[in-house]
Amino acid sequence: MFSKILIANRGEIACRVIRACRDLNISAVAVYSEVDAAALHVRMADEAYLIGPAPSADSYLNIEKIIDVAQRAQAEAIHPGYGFLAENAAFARAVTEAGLIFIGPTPAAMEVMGSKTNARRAAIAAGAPVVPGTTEALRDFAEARETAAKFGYPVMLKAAAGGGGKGMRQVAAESDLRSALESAQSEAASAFGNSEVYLEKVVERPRHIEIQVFADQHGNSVHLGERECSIQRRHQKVIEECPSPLDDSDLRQRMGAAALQIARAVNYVGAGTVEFLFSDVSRDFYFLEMNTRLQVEHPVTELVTGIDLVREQISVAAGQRLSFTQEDVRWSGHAIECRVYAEDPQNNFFPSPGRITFLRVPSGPGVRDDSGVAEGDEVSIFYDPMISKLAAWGRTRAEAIDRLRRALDEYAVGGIKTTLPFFRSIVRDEEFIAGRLDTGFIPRFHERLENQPAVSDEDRDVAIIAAALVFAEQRRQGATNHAPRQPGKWKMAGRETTLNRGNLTRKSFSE
Ligand code: MV4
Repeated sequence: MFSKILIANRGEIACRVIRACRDLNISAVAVYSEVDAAALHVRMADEAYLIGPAPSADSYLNIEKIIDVAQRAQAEAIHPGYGFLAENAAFARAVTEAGLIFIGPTPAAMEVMGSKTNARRAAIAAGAPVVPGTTEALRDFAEARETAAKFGYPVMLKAAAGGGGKGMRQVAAESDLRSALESAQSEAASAFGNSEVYLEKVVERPRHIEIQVFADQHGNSVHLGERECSIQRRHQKVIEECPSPLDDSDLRQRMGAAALQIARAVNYVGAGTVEFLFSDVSRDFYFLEMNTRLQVEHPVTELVTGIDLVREQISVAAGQRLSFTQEDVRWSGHAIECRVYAEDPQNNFFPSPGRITFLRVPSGPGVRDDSGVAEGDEVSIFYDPMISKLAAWGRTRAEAIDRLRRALDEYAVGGIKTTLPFFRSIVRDEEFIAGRLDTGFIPRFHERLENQPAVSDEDRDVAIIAAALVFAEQRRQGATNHAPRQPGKWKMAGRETTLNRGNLTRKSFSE
């Protein structure tokens, strides 16, 4: 096992990896940018090194600097977390060439999955179902027109180097194809430095369901079941759960088998996630892409399986065998996670940086908060404004929702705006409670909020007055309860005895 690991990340995930290091008795080395000198991950680590100015390109993305620090600190391995360099094959290769161990898959596996067209070819070769479409980039408009006609409209144009919705265009009819192709290509070129675009048939009202896989260096691979991530806003996940509310063990088994076929085809090692689109209509599922990293939403899988995914990543990277077999994996209960952001849900989720002047983190049965900030910390504009991931576990989905509602109500953050109020209304939403989740959930949720019957000014005034009366009454009762009561006779007698022991008497005292 390693004795020292460098964590090439910041925020909650750096803190999460440090916790796994503590469990394994591994020393944790943090790196930080100039604005992060007092950040929680720096305070939690055993050692910390400044790697550059605030912009990520000059600090958390600086490959040379990070490797140099790892060598100087005599770390044996580097954990990349998620984001930043986590899926950068060149970084993984540079780490290995520097004589260090990259905690993750091989650069070759990362490269295959980094190209969506390569990934689709690998999935097809592995015998897994993929969305009907091309496995090569479209050469020109003529080819796009022929292919779209062959698969049938509506179609989706996607960036080969992309993922996560950038450079993606849905095309309803041939008349829209030319402009969609041009804009997808130019968006792909500026976002990824690669203008290649390929084509898929549209899966309508899909659900996003992903499978957690794990493999060691000895040829063992297992899946840890699914996560439902259909609740997204502008291609950003908002709420994730395990299991999917579909809770279909046959589906889990079939998706798990397909995910493992794909992982084995690229000799995958470590933690990975295979994403699928699931059609509620046909109940078919299709491979979408594979993420070659630990995901933000890993805690829901940990809560339901009881397996520490970060600990397992570290032990697998050290060459150990998986600590469990497929038969050992049991799914117990239900977990739901909310990504709490420093954003204003009242103002189109506009970022809300600033100082956290007050922080009360919820706790109690079934509640887990993975946070990267503490009271007094500054949420800067330089990085992703996620401040924590709040997750609840229950024996059933209903119990998990009850606990999540309680935890969200208990959570208090002062000084900045957060997405907590948005989540407080989602966990009270009928569609959410019923588990009717597909990728159109958030737009429909916003419509439901807007279509709520308008409240008249008079009704609003009546409600405010009623609330004020209740508040005043409660406060009066509270004061009554806490008012010093007339002491009992035993207590009075006791006091008198005490006073009489000294020179003071009750009489002289009162005089
Ligand atoms: C699709 C699709 C429908 N059909 N592909 C969006 C992000 C990227 N990961 C893939 N995405 C989609 N690909 C086909 N062929 C619908 C989406 C999609 C979506 C997927 C998952 C979660 C939320 C979504 C929101 C809009 C569109």
